Amino acid sequence: MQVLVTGAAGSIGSVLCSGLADRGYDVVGLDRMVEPEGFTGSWFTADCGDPDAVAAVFDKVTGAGGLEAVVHLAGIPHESHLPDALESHVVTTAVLLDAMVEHGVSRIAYASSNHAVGRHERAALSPTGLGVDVQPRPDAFYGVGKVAAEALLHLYVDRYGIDAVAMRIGSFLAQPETRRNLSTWLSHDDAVRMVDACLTAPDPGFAVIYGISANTRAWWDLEPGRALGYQPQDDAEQFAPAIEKIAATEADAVDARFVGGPFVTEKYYRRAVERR
Ligand code: 15L
Repeated sequence: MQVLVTGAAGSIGSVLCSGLADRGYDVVGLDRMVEPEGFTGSWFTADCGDPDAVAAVFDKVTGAGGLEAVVHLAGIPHESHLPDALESHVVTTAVLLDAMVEHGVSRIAYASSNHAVGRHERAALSPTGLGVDVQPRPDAFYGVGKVAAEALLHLYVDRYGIDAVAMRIGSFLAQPETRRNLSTWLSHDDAVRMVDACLTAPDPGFAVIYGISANTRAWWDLEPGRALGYQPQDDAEQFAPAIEKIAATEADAVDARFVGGPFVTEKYYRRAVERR
């Protein structure tokens, strides 16, 4: 299957491109950065927010043998002012969706984030963790952008009958680094498993899943992912003894209250739109 990966030079993108290639995907990388050394597959350097540049990429890729899916990872991976968050998460998604519809590409796996629901309190979680049907409750403008991008995906599924899976990713890391990560970790190998499932699940329509490993202390419900075929194999628990040896900090206390962790704190409060 030929798949276009946006944000292919980023931390998640580089792991996914090689992991998907190992699984037999024909990977096309798209990023604002130039092709990284050692990349296997075709590469396009372009901005996902530029509809002409994206249309040109789709013209070439779909003309050269058919593109079946998009994995959209590109975007600012942290908090920013609202216009930047909207451009980065919503406009890029819209540009890709328009190109998909115009070129007959019918599936997208989107890197949403746990911060779409980060303001939910841990104390209110059910034993299975936060479900995918709870109200969106972003913890910062980053999460607002992700909620809006998810809504846009749903609109395109309803209008055009494409398939779109929003992966609310937790903490994508080689290994957990904090107490919160014992609940939120997504291992590199599980990230590849998850995206593979999103690309191959029969008729997902619009679906939201949580992108974490099979963590014993998970805060989010893994069932929607499992229903789609994502079977995570890793568990952060093996790192717990080492992490718990480190003295707890004030940050751990904040992390323990809201599922979004530090994004809820005043450190992240800022005007939505800067004054001129
Ligand atoms: C995310 O979605 C962010 O991109 C990343 O920077 C981390 O904050 C991560 O979530 C997390 O919650 O650990």
